[in-house]
Amino acid sequence: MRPRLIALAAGSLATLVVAAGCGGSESTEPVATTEVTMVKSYRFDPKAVEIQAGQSVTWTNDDNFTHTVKVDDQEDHKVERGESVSIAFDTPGTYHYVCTLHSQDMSGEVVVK
Ligand SMILES: [Cu+2]
Repeated sequence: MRPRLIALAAGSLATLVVAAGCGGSESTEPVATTEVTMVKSYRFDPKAVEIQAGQSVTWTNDDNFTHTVKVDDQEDHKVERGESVSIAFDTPGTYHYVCTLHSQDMSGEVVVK
């Protein structure tokens, strides 16, 4: 098992990402949680989450396949079966994330208050 990957978004980078914007029209209301699970069959659950600035979101892979988490223009994080990745969000805004391996099916939003 590889060690868990912890990515801390630098303040300046997060600001840049917010400036880039994201005009997605998600129909799902964000859920107030810091935990997202990659459940079976290529899905993020919940897709959209809402957190407070300074908190981290942890994505855990409970699916039978490798997935990734890539937030906007930040680096891609590979998440093997049973592993997880935590990413800190220091700047308020709406961030879009995808699994770059299955971007058609797997995407979501992190709303930072
Ligand atoms: Cu995936």
